[in-house]
Amino acid sequence: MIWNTEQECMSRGRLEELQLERLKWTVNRVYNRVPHYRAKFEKLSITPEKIKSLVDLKCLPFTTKDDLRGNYPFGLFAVPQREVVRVHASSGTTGRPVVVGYTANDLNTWTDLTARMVSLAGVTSEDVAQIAFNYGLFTGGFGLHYGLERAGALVVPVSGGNTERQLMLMQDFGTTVLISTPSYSLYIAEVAEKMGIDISSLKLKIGLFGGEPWTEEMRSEIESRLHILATDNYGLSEVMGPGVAGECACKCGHHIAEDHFIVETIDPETGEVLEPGQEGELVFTSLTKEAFPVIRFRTKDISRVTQDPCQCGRTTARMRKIIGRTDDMLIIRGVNVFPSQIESVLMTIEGIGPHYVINVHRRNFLDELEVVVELTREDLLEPYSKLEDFSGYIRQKLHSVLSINVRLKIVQPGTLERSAGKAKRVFDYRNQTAK
Ligand code: DLL
Repeated sequence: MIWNTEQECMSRGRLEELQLERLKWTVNRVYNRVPHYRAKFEKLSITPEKIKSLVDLKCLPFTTKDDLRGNYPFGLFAVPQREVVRVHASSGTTGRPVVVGYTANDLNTWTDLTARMVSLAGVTSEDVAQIAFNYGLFTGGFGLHYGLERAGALVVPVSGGNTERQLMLMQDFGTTVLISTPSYSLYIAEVAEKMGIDISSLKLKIGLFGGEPWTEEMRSEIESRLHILATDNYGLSEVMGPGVAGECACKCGHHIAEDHFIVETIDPETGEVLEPGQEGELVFTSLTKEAFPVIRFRTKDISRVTQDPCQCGRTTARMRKIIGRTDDMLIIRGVNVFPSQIESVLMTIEGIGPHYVINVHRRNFLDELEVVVELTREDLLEPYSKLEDFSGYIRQKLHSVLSINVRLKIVQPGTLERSAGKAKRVFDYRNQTAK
């Protein structure tokens, strides 16, 4: 079901008119209300009047996570604090978090956009939606919660963790939609299997997954183990949270809420704006946000955007699945390696599970990539010679895609840590290991 046909099926001409009107409004607000933006604009001799067409967006300065951190906690708010009714903060284990604020109108828009996004995936008022995202400063829980309610679903706000209980509620409440990170959904499947629950007997039919990168291979694994349609949705706190973009049932790219955000794709090295269809870093400008507008926010997420028509009839541009983050890309002895490339290989190998860890060390001045994988069955550990062959096979498969040699560590089933939220899979020790 299309949540709002008028907004989601606009002609490009009408959409661009609307975007320009809203961009002017936003630029005026940040210039007049946020000293940080005003100083940056003045440095480049830009005044709001310079924005005459959408092409002029290019003249505006980028905003980075450092800009946001530098104004911690409320320095970039464009409204007095009394008008802010909620804050969230971005994830991140180091340093100060980025704090984002919402006015009552912002919350209303956010709710509408997440309702739009869940409708894209096929959720309706007939559904029972179990939210296994954490509620708190993370935008996942609350963001999806209000959107699902507005879409009319029966919401089960169970939050993350306590997997056995999640499964009990799924059985007892007849949950039809699971909302979590993709990695947590696989852990739920694993626990169900251990508890002897026949997953195909559950009423689950749709997964709304997001918050972390995952590959098509991972999607196939989730779909076959949970017997669902696994859809991906994308968002980030700095821009709003979930609801920025989401897949429809065609699973051919995430529809971007272009009436509220302008997306650009740039070359992460030079900052040059790329043509539609070219792969690069996504940059977002908010068009309607009151409390925390962002101008050309550099996400570090790599994707490509297309305006080709979608079978579903919506006219909004679509972004491909995120392939990684510029800061996740590992450079191993000069070779660029994305964790998603490793995941794609591992997921096609029978006998190892979907949980893995990537460790990077530097030994004798040389970078070393270690991949830790988990066997799906204990009996695969024996005999040793068979295990050696298996290990050689995995290494060779990885080499054929990455063009570098990888150290492989095979561990017993259930050894690697499972997470109820975003999985942390890459550990780069190069700054800590002796040269
Ligand atoms: O993760 C918002 C969100 C919550 C989106 C729930 C979808 C569902 P942050 O904690 O600020 O916000 O993290 C944002 O997570 O820049 C991406 O690197 C990554 N990310 C989010 N969704 C996806 C996705 C939320 N579907 C950061 N695929 C972003 C790949 C994703 N990466």
